[in-house]
Amino acid sequence: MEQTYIMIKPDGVQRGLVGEIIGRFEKRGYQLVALKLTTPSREHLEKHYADLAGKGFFKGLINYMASGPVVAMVWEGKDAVKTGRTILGATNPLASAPGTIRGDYAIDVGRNVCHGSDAVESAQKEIALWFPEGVQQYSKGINSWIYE
Ligand code: RTP
Repeated sequence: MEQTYIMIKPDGVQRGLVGEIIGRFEKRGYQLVALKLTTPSREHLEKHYADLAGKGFFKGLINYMASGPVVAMVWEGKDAVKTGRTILGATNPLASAPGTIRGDYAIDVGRNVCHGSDAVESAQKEIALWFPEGVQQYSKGINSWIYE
């Protein structure tokens, strides 16, 4: 089963959207295998966003992400990376479809409420960065009412 790293950014936490965002993944059928509320250090965020270090918005992005607690999560299930991004919506909320998290709750790209891994390989790296202690396993396995 595929795993993806999903994060509720400081704006999403401060706006009280934690339950709403978790609920969308749960109701879709994905399984929560790791969760923590944490205020990340700038060094940690610079590692997470290393690919964007050359971008003009990098400093503002790090300031925003270090401004308060985030909810770091790992969700597991079929095609979790791609479907996770679909649930979040497009990076720029103005381009996000209604019914997606960003399409329902955000306007500005610099306050887009959530993050989701963009590929299986980056998901693995992000999960290792945010959860070096590892993730949970469920003893009962896959739910036959979710998967054929
Ligand atoms: P994310 O990692 O948050 O899911 O976003 P993404 O892959 O869809 O987008 P990426 O290009 O990796 O950008 C990461 C985050 O940087 C902020 N951003 N600001 N001001 C700007 O022009 C700008 N562009 C990107 C967003 O918060 C974006 O989610």
